[in-house]
Amino acid sequence: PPATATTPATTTSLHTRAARVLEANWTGASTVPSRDLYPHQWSWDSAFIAIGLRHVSPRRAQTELETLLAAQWGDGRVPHIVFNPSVPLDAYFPSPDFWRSSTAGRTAGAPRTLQTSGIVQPPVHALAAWLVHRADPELSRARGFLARVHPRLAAWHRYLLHRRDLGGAGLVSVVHPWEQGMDNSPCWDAPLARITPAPARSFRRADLDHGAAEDRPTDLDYGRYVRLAADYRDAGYADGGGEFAVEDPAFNALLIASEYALARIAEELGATGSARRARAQRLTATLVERLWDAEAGMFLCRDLRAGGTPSGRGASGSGRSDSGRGASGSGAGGEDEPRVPGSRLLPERAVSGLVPLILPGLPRDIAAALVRTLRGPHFSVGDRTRLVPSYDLLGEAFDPHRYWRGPAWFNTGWLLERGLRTHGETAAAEALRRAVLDLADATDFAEYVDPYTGAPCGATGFGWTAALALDLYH
Ligand code: 9YW
Repeated sequence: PPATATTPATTTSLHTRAARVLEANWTGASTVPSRDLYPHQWSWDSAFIAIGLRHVSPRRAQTELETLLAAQWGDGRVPHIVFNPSVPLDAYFPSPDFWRSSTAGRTAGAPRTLQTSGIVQPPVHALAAWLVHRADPELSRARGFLARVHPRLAAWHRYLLHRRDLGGAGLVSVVHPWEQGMDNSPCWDAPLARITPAPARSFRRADLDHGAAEDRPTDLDYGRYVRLAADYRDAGYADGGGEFAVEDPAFNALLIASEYALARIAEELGATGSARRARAQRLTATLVERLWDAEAGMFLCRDLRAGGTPSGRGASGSGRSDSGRGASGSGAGGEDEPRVPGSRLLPERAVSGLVPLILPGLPRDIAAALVRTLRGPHFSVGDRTRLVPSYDLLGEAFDPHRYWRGPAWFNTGWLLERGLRTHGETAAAEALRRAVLDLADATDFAEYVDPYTGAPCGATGFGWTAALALDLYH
């Protein structure tokens, strides 16, 4: 097997070094993913960071989530970035003057004073809030932590289940690759190919000041990201009519995992969690019906715009925003064919299609097939790779260094460790736990690594890498 990175000889414990990264990235109210590359607050990063931070300071972990949720929009969406006003505008692109949340997002209820983006990221937050509570229930109760975050988390899930059920079957759609969190995954190549890119001279990327171009998305990708985001903004961040709409397995699995967590949070607050738990179970069944591909042995993404874009609200797949189908679960039976004409499963095998392993209610045969796929030639975990590659090792688009087109990331490693444990695969979970710890340690908490060699890529001192290593250390 190819060589893997080795742990440096050092006397300082992993706990101490990971805690130092989180300290260095702490801004006073939240934690940046990376001081240079990502100098603001990112939504799903904050959830993962809180999960690790709870072992260092439960108080700070609570604040991390509270700060993010304070930027929630009136319609319930939690923005993918909350901008730090003291960071210069040119430090990150797209900056607040691109998103113009407080004006363009007014109808959707964007905050008046805080500047945010207008898209979202995977809903890991209720799961994080529950884990943070568990780290120090006394402090949590004394501060009324769960009582304060619960209504916001419930509104967040309501937004996703009502406004983002663009396929009409109960699952949530992402309307931009950045929403799913795996920006340049080959899953997006086909749906993005239909998008006319914004001209390269119309924007200036800031990421290339800090990251190697060959480790990052291409300029053409960026042109399309910018076009999609600008169109969404120009539509007042209203949902339903955009040219990109995909049902993604990881995004939906994280929502379901967070629904279970919300049920526990409600119970801790003296209410009942049974309706939520039942919905999580129903959504799990819908996920299987809509996105499982038996031949691939994993979940795939469903492209809702393969047959074109609805011309406006009221066209297929849109205009359902207030019907409550998803929230009531009445549409979650998947009883018919997909309701959006021309929707299709995308054939790319990406790590996102393995993430549903975190769901406890997955049918046994499906969980077993996912474990086989994880070990099989496309991901080769425990054989040719230690941490899970972000994309099919045998896929044509595979690139061991380019961001989400092959490298292994620590957040997906953490999720799959949890998934393996949930389904009784203790030895495989333990091996993945060791891989996360060893590679995080050996790479100075890299953003992502070459899946074969473990060589660091992207930034070091990365927030969720340090946090999730801390979590698995404990
Ligand atoms: C960007 C902050 C974010 C992550 C995403 C990751 C990357 C931002 O960084 O996107 O500008 O490309 O893809 O998952 O939240 O760490």
